[in-house]
Amino acid sequence: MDNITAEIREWQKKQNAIILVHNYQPAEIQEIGDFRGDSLDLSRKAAQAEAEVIVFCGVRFMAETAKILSPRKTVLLPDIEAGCPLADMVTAKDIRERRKEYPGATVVTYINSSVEAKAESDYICTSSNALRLVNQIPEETVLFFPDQNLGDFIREKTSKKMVLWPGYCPTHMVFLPAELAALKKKYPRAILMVHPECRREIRNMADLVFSTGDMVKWVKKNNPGEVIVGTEIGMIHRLRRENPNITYIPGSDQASCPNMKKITPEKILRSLKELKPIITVPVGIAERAKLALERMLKY
Ligand code: CIZ
Repeated sequence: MDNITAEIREWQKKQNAIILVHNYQPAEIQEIGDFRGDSLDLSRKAAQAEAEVIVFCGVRFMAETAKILSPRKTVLLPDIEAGCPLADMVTAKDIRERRKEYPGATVVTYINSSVEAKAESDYICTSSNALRLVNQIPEETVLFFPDQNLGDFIREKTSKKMVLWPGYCPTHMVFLPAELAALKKKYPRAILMVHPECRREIRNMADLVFSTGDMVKWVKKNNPGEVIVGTEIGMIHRLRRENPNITYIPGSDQASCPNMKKITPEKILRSLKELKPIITVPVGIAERAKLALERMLKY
């Protein structure tokens, strides 16, 4: 164990803290964490954790979700500037206005969204449970926010009428058909696995379209020789950590989320020592967002 990790462990004990790490975090942060996972796994962990303090190594909407589900715990985000451009692409007002245009429709909002947007929603989903959740909704029309590509992926597989919002994740827009075609040619036996936040033309080239959590499960179960990974680059460490004998090929060297990379061991240590930056969510908004999040946790 290096010096900074040892110091982090010492402060974790002093503060009764748990460290939750998203699958897209850099390798060194994944190694410091107590738990790694996608936002659905980590939301569940946050809700069940006995620790008094949660250090969330991810981006702001994830730490806010942990705070809403565990309001009595102290939730820390080691870099308060770690945001999500996709989450900023829809506001609460946008959702209210669209609802007026489609009376009787249900609002499903991706977890990559602000607390205010969540509070305006009937359900929150993640990429792991979005299709399952949409399929069981009684209403025929679903207003889906903010990721148009995940929404389009669901639309291809459901009989519901999906009304999409034009948001997107910049990191998942960097995959190029020509680059992936060249990789497929170079590694003809490799499985091309991409995230549903990728554009349809990229998803159409893929063998499998999975959330990060489902990528981990599929690789563990099927043990393919080679995988081309079409999601944020941190995912390769998560996959390799659990299945080291497989060859992982990045679908693009550009697929690095600058916000995910803001978390460093030094910032985690400072957070633990100072118990900040602390995540707060206004009580009334948190209660409304919690209803939509608790519906998500059932799927
Ligand atoms: O749900 C998450 O954690 C995200 C942002 C992606 C995924 O598929 O895990």
